[in-house]
Amino acid sequence: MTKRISLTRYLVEQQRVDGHIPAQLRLLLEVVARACKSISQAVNKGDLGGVLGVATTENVQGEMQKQLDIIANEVLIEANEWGGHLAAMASEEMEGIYVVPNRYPQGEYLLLFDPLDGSSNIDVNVSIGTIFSVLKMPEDDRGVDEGDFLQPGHRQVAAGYCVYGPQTTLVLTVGDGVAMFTLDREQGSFVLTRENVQIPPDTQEFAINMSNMRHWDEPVKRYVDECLAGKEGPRGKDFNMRWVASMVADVHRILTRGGVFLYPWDKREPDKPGKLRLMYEANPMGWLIEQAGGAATNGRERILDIQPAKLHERVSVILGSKNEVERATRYHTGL
Ligand code: AHM
Ligand code: MG
Repeated sequence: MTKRISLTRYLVEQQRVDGHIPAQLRLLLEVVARACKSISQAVNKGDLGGVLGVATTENVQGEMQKQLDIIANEVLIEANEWGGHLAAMASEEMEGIYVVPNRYPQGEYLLLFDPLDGSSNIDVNVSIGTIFSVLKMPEDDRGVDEGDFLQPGHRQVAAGYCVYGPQTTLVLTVGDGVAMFTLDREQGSFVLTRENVQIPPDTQEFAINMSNMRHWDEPVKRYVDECLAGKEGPRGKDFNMRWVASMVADVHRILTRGGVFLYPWDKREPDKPGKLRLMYEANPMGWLIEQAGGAATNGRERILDIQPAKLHERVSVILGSKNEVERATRYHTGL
């Protein structure tokens, strides 16, 4: 019989054998995984659970919330607030930070999440997911506040996502490569199904929302035009295109078989640096991609080196197969 390694065992071994993660971080990651299991159940029930459709509220981004956005946010908060491993949480769905109530012990970690990424796909039964990022409280800090969260992505101590698709898969890095765990519904546990995930440096597949083409900046137009020109063009090869409109699903495909994903700044809202959020979308995904041998930039600099100025900061994103990301970035910087 082949040996099955559960997420719990993987984390214990990371802690014990490799000394990569302290016990509190292991506990935190197990709790996040448990919350993802609950969200996965709610997602699977769909109409039977009465969880589809829009809520009556808007989030801090000015977007109408879906019922599942709110449910997923609550599940993550309730699961994580009492364990003693966290000081505070921040979410796409909440304007300010959520400080662990003082009836519970406070830990040294900060958790950020997009509870339900790909909201436009919820009601149409297409893959969606949860993205998370873990930071440590700065040393000698007396009380937690929003400023403590404003750390560049290279300071993350763990990051991952859970994709709710044909399978529910949790993808994780603690800085030692990328591992994937598939949810075994009968056993109720995540089982290690891929380790040391590597993205091929070259690809013939790109992901971008083409309907925004007329709003793009020149370097993005040039990059995509050259892909579209195929064999006869300057790239000398044909490209395929995929766009799920759930970042988790697009990134999962790239981690599985390579590709490049772009959500660039565009002229629709010129004052915003991009659509996606730095702290709980681009940073965790950027780190996973780098840990798998890929690259992630905002067109000019490495995503993980950006110093955030605010919690809900937006950013341009180019990530995936290294040589393609470097090419698209070169088109921006002219280097
Ligand atoms: P969300 O967090 O509100 O779901 O928005 C983020 C999503 C990403 O998952 C996806 O890549 C992008 O928005 C799709 O945007 P668009 O609908 O403009 O193609
Ligand atoms: Mg999102």
